[in-house]
Amino acid sequence: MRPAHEALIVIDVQNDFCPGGALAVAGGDMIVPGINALMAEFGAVILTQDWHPANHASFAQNHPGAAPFSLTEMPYGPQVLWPTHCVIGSTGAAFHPALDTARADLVLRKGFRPAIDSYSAFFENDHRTPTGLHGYLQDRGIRQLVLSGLATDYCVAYSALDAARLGYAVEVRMDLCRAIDLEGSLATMRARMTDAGITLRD
Ligand code: VGL
Ligand code: ZN
Repeated sequence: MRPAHEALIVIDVQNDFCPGGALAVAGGDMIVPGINALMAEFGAVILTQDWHPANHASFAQNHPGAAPFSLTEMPYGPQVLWPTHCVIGSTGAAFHPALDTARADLVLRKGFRPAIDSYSAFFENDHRTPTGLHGYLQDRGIRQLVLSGLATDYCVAYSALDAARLGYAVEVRMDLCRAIDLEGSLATMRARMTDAGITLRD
């Protein structure tokens, strides 16, 4: 068992990010057994869930003429327009059925505000609006984080970068993550995480 100041954060292991899902990540389902096993080592386990209303601004279908995976400019900065995914209450938004969700202390939903996306588990994409996770972890005395889940180069990486910026010691279990890899995003985010002092465990 690891010390009480360490937590495992499992990012967005949901049907829509697994093969057959609306925004499928190659091999997304393959990480589930390893994550379930890793949960047993931790006294604190947090799951995040991407959770969007149907009119969400990150969906290409809500921007007439825009193609999925194209880039747009939002008031808070550049934003990839995604295929419609993880719609509130849908099967696609549910956790992968094999994920051991019973083990979670907290399920944190993010991306529920129509006008703003939230890749990170800590801040929405304006990098200012908090999700409340930092306060929760501070209240529990947690200072060290291990991250796993989907997708490496979006929600995992942005969560890891925010966590490092907030002063947590961060390790990303790259072997328990899978990437979307859009136009070199995996290499870009690997470099940004390394530069931020995050340990990448392959
Ligand atoms: C994610 C794109 C859009 C993720 C969520 O979980 O990495 N990526 N929404
Ligand atoms: Zn999303």
